[in-house]
Amino acid sequence: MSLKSMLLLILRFLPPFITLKTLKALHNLLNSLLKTIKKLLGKIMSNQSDDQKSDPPPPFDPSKPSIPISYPIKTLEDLDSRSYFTSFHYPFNISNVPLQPNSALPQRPRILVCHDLQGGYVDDKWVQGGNNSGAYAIWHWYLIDVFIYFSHDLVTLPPPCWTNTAHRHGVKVLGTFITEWDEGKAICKKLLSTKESAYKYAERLVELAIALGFDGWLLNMEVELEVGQIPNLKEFVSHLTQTMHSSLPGSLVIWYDSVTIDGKLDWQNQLNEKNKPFFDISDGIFVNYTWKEDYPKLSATVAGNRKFDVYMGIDVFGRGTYGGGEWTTNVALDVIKKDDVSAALFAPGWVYETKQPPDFQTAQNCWWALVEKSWGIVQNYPKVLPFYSNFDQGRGYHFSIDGAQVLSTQWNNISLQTFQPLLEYADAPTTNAIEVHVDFKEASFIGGGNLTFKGIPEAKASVSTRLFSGELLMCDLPVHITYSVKLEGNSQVGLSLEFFSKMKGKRKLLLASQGMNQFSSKFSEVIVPHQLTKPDMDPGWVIQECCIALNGHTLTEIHALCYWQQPENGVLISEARSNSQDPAEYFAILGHIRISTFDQNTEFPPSTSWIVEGQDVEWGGSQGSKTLSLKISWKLKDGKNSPFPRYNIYVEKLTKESVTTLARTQESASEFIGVAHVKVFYVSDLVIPSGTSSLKFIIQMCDADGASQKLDDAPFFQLNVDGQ
Ligand SMILES: *[C@@H]1O[C@H](CO)[C@@H](O)[C@H](O)[C@H]1NC(C)=O
Ligand SMILES: *[C@@H]1O[C@H](CO)[C@@H](O)[C@H](O)[C@H]1NC(C)=O
Ligand SMILES: *[C@@H]1O[C@H](CO)[C@@H](O)[C@H](O)[C@H]1NC(C)=O
Ligand SMILES: *[C@@H]1O[C@H](CO)[C@@H](O)[C@H](O)[C@H]1NC(C)=O
Ligand SMILES: CC(=O)N[C@H]1CO[C@H](CO)[C@@H](O)[C@@H]1O
Ligand SMILES: CC(=O)N[C@H]1CO[C@H](CO)[C@@H](O)[C@@H]1O
Repeated sequence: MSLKSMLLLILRFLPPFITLKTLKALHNLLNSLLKTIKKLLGKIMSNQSDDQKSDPPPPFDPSKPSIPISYPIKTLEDLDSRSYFTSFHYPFNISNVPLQPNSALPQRPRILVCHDLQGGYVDDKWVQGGNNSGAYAIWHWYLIDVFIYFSHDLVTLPPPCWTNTAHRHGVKVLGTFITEWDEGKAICKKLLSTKESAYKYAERLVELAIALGFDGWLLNMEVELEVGQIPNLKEFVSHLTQTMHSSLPGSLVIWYDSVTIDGKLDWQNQLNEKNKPFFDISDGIFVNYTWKEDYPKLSATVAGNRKFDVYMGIDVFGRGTYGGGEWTTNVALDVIKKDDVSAALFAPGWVYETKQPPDFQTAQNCWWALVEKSWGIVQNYPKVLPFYSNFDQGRGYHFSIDGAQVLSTQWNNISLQTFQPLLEYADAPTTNAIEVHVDFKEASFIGGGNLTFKGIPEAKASVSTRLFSGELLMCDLPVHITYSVKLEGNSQVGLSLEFFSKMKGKRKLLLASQGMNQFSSKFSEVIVPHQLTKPDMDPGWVIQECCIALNGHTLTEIHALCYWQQPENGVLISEARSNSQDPAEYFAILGHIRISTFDQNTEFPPSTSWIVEGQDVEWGGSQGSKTLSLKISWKLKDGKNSPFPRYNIYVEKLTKESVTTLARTQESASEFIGVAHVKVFYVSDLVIPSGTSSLKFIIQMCDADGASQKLDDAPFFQLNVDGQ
């Protein structure tokens, strides 16, 4: 039967009134039919070595070298044996961005976000990043206090990329321990058989959180239990909570509203006497999301002085959730906020999974705008120095280092997110005629993103856009503020900085290099930065730098000020006309912002103070096209901890000539291969052109303020190709 006749057949049986739902269901049905047909066809068509094809891929062996991935622990036995720590992947999995110390949760209502996307471990499982610029990401960290990585596996370990970026923004990260269905019941039988057993598994969980660098656990015991098991369950919860706290001050164990104190699997949708005993021995409760309007208030009363530890669930997919979730998630948020308890947003990846129009970037911004409108900002930054943002969302179409593009393929590594700007997105049409967005379609200064300002401003007025909302207390050292811009025509962009001091009140500074006279009345001071240049920068970039000393003031706001350079003596500057772009259109790009007490010249330890090693070397391919996989690790000779948060990895493919002349020829130019956040990187299936006699792997140190070491000074590891 042809597809067409099948379609006609289906259409014949359709009722006269088709709802959108039926149509969608039909669409899904047809899609899956099509997939099955394609699969079948594929099988019939492929007749090359059938026996080879039908072999299933070898089972994943975590002890063997392969592209580092992050994955959950699926059985109690694996949790018990600690086999996890001897696996090849373990060293790659560790998050290296610590939270700022003293980060107990603030005493106010908090926002917790529970990630639940396509079963977890999707594009984010590639610890060194993947190749999908359309990978899911969150960049509204300023609206989040706690982030939970969730999947339906027994022990869900957050991939380190989430921990790295969440921590950078001041957000705590929890893994999930879940027991469900009959399998979960069997697990509980063993887990809760004795007090010793309960203690042991609690300690295993603590050990994992500490080793991998995340901040605690969500406990989701979604099974029916016997009353006799409850005492050991309480031992498990309280021992986990106490041991987490003593191992990591500020860590959290959150109880999910599921099994009750009588062992029934009976979601209460509020805090009450049936689940409070678990709340009392943990750091909070995640309340199931089918609550009614008065439940937040009732729960707050039951919680007493711990009302902020009650997290009222909201299912963004809307399944029976108060207010309907989805685009009306703010309805539930408003109630929770009014009753002064905390909120738990479950599965905000809804926007991504259901492909909300017009595109993920825009839809996600609009959805989080609902959260901001209801709750306001919960994380402020800059708070500490150095502060650095290149507007990278951890995915893109290209990658740049110091103003020069080094990669032009799709990628995703959310570890690479730097501080995300607090751009304001209205959920209604805006009168602001300059559009601001993070753009990663084309080049960037550093990383894969840039902040693009474009549009036709009305009457050429200036437009101010919020970038960051900080709490940075200035000390007696002056700070250096550096930023990169690319401008077209008469477009100009300056930075407006707002400071506050109890003694002196507000102070507004403008950093602007051109045509700023028009603003002198609106600012306490207008500063003209000086321009820096860097070798190898792509044309058009300008780096601006200035130094500010405002001891005792707090930096509270950073805005971008978009304006037009005023015509001088009534004549527009000629370059506006030279551009093919409509001269009436405003266009400016901000590449990065850096605030530091140091100027540009970070001192990096010389290459001689490092040991760089290669391990697990594996050659592949055939005579003509050789490939290589290996693990490269590095450390400081003096045994000290490396202070660097990030390393760029390059390879130079050297021929005999380039080795002997020691000259860097065109062929031996360094190729960027990736970024590491730990001191180990796995190179997978690197293609080696014939004629290559040796390979030089270079590890370039990068500092927290975005500075990177000169490649010539960077440590490296050299490997001979000849004879392989
Ligand atoms: C399948 O095998 C037949 C005969 O062995 C051959 O003629 C045909 O080209 C093959 N088809 C494909 C798609 O390889
Ligand atoms: C990404 O890599 C996978 C696995 O190597 C490959 O199947 C896929 O086609 C790649 N995707 C893109 C967009 O390059
Ligand atoms: C929430 O509670 C309802 C009953 O009130 C239950 O049907 C549902 O499964 C619960 N949801 C979750 C995620 O446990
Ligand atoms: C930033 O994005 C814009 C818009 O896509 C693009 O035109 C521009 O090339 C990008 N950045 C730079 C530095 O060019
Ligand atoms: C956080 C995380 O996912 N860690 C993984 C690191 O790699 C090992 C395999 O060696 C996994 O067991 C872990 O789950
Ligand atoms: C931009 C960047 O660092 N991308 C890297 C992310 O991780 C993948 C896989 O390791 C690398 O191939 C990319 O270069």
